[in-house]
Amino acid sequence: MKVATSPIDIKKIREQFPVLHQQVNGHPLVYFDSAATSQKPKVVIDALVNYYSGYNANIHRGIHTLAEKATRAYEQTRETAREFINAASAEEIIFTRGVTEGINLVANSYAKAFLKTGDELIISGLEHHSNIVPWQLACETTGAVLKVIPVQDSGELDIAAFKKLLTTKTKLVAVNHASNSLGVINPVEEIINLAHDTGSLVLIDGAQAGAHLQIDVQALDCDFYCLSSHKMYGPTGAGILYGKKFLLEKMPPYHGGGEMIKEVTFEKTTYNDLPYKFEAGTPNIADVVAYKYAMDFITGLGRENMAAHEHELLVYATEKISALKGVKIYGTTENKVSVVSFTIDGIHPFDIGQMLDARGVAVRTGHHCTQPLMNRFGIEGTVRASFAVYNTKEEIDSLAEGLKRIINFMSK
Ligand code: C6P
Repeated sequence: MKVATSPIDIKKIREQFPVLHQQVNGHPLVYFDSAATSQKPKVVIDALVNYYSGYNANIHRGIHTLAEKATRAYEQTRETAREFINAASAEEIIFTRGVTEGINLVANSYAKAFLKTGDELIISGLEHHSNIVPWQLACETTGAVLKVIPVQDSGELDIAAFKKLLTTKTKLVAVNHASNSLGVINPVEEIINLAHDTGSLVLIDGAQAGAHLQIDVQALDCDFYCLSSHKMYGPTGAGILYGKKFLLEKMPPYHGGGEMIKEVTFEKTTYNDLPYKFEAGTPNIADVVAYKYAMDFITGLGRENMAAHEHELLVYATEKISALKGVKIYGTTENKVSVVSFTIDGIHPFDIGQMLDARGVAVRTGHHCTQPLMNRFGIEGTVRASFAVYNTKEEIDSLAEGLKRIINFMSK
């Protein structure tokens, strides 16, 4: 692997994350679970405090000063999100609770309106349960059929097999930009082009891309793209669904309630314009407001700089971990976000996770909400170390040292 050196000042970055400066079980915290949720910089935490202590009010409803200030801040995040993914218009940005809700929105609204018996949906063997179950539910209600792109031993998708699955019956392809379990980055441009050639729409699950990869929805030409704020240094409970305007306009609402209507009578309701048609009820105002600061944090550091630093960590960790006795790494392709997923012969991933935690090292263990992928590799789960911009090589040394001790201890 080639290693690019990043101009990132790691000390200054770490100073911005209060949670990192603590001892866990008597050791300095080493947080390697950012793929589950990243830690939050002080600007994001301050934005939440400022909202609640300065201008908490409901949005789009009141004409008083606080309501207008809250509405402006909420809509400012929409504009920041539009710029962040280069959407053509802010009307194409729907606020959600995160990727799970974004996918469910499309699966419900699009499926109800457009799928019929015999239509086909394609997902991949690398998907998170959030990009599997909503489509299974959609197939149950519509009679559509779910097909799956196989995964190769390297963790890469089998694109030749994908080409064979694609037919004029295919109505939608839903794949992740990067795999949460293996870190593998999928060739989404190629997948989108191939799918469009047969007339299918494409949804990209960007949960693991938002903090790591450049996203340009117009250049990609994807039809839908989902993000979760909490994996991008932002608060939990917020995210966005991008959809092409003409598609969102055609799709029926997902939830009914306040704000998503133009006029309600007992006989008939007419719906609000985009994006409000899909934002029923009082939304998660505070977390959406603070999400802007998370995106600004990423843009401020520069995604290329962050990616270069994280790639350095990935290469270093891969070398260190694969040198240990009995280790098998899953996801061996070079084109990865900063995730190292592995098993160690004869030691259960949960035991490894617990013993690492006793040394202050936080990793995720188990199936990572990708049970079909674990079945593909014939394993119950892995240990997953996932890195973010605030991590260091010294922390990787702590992880490697911890693993070495666990291996020695368990082999006695
Ligand atoms: N993956 C992980 O530890 P939500 O929970 O809605 O923000 O995101 C769901 C989701 C969807 N797709 C992918 C690729 C994901 O990684 C996730 C969340 C976390 O890997 C928690 S299970």
